[in-house]
Amino acid sequence: MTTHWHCGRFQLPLDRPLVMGVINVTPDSFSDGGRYLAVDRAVEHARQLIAEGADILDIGGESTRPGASQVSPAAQIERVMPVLQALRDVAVPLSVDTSEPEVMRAALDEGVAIINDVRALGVPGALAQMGRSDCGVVLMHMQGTPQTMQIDPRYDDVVREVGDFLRARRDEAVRAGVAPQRIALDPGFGFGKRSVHNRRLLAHLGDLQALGHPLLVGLSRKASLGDMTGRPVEQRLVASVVAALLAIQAGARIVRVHDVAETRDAISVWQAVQDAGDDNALPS
Ligand code: HH2
Repeated sequence: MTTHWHCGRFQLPLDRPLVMGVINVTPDSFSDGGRYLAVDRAVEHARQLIAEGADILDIGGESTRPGASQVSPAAQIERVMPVLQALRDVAVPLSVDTSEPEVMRAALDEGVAIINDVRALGVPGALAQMGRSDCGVVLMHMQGTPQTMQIDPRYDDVVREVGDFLRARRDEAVRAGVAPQRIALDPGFGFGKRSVHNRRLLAHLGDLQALGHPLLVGLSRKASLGDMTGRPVEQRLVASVVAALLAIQAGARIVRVHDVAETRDAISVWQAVQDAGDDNALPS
């Protein structure tokens, strides 16, 4: 694996976990729908997440929660672009969560560093769009579509099948001209997976490291944490932080989270203990 994730003008170091803060400019996201739909609220929230220690901001104009309906490229652009424009001056790389080539192009023209695609460049034109650019790319696994994915997801071996899918999409992306060091991979927790599939994937996350790309994990506030704790979405903070840390412990290099400050604290403790285990890193 490379030591850095190449994301346009940014080279993100992979020797320490990176925190990607979520900004949903949507009326219907599962945990914060409607809260940041107004541009000024979204921008204020983005600046707060940076102050709390976000390494990357991921901005999305389409909810992909189970059952969500698709949002047209024009509507996504209308939601996301004013936020990107207002955040031109920030020092952290911006990511846009989209599958639509038109939105990708508009976002790249505005200077974003990363395209995060839950459909792994499966929409016609997306591969070519990425092949022509130099940004970082997140390829995520999903079984089915957001409209249908939680109806009856099935796997013989979820870890192998997710790994095979990610390898195939990685190969396609490279063939389309995306340099390997630009690619991060994501098993897609909650996307066409039952709770048992999500748990198995987290338990075996290390197996996916063999693909040779940084792993990005998004478990924040998700339903499988509700299944494990019995808690509704607004009470999943502790479970989310623990899940992020478990993912990091298992090899994830980037965690996509809503609660940046709390995740940062957990990582600081983890990192301090890691460093103490490395005899050369600390004075005795
Ligand atoms: N999860 C969500 C959205 N985008 N992208 C990646 N790479 N990995 C994920 O796990 C992931 C993602 C869903 O979370 P959220 O954005 O909070 O909700 P919604 O899709 O309802 O807006």
